Amino acid sequence: MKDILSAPFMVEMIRTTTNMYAHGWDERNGGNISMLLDEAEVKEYLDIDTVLRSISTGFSAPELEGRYFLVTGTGKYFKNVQYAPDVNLGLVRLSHGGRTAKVLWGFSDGGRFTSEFPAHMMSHVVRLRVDPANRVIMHCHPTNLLAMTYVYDLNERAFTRTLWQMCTECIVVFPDGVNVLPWMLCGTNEIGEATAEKMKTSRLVVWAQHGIYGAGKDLDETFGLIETAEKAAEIYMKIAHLPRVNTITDEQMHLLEKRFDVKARDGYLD
Ligand code: 2HA
Ligand code: ZN
Repeated sequence: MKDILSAPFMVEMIRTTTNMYAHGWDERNGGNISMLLDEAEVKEYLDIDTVLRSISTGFSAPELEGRYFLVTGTGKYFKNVQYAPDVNLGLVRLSHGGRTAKVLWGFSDGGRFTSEFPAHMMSHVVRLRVDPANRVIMHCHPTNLLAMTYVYDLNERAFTRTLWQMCTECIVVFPDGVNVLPWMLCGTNEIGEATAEKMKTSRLVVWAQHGIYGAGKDLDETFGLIETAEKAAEIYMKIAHLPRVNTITDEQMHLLEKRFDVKARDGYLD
């Protein structure tokens, strides 16, 4: 059996949580990540028949029966993952139609997965239907996106268009735009269901006055997606109080669509 700390999925998870902390997106215990793993890759590092303990999830997700996830722990700090991965992360397999998570590795101080586990698992279900290659759901508290939700209209078309206008690459990186949820109580099945519903039409879901969810095929792509939206929000927050002399026009957006072979969300460009 190979050392799980040397597994590419583990190395990437440690690098990503460390990097996100360094970006200031995951203060204290802020943020959480879940990454779907193939049984074949897990088997290289763990005896999958050895279950350390079972945890009830409080929701059902039959589509994820038997699937494996590497996930961050509740109350754990991203900044500490690199120093104690086995305490701050866990590897689980879902059973009983998603109602139980069997811990195969990690959460070694008796901890459990993130309080946002429902939002993560429900979002995985939805994104896998849209794109079978989806593997990652990522949540964090990027400063400027969060700031923007205090001063900007939460209308999804308006929010998206403004982000697209802030950097040329935005429409290429997230042509589906961003969806936005109003403030809701976090850590509940309700916000999980609402997030998953929003994930049907976009890989980015802003939680007003809280943070953002991103989905993607790997950690790099998902990080890059959030990074690009956050960069756009940063530029918006720098210019919002100044007169706008120039912008990226809808005509120019259409040129970007053609050049990069992407299709902007229906009805979002004039
Ligand atoms: O606990 O970010 O939304 C970490 C969070 C909750
Ligand atoms: Zn949060």
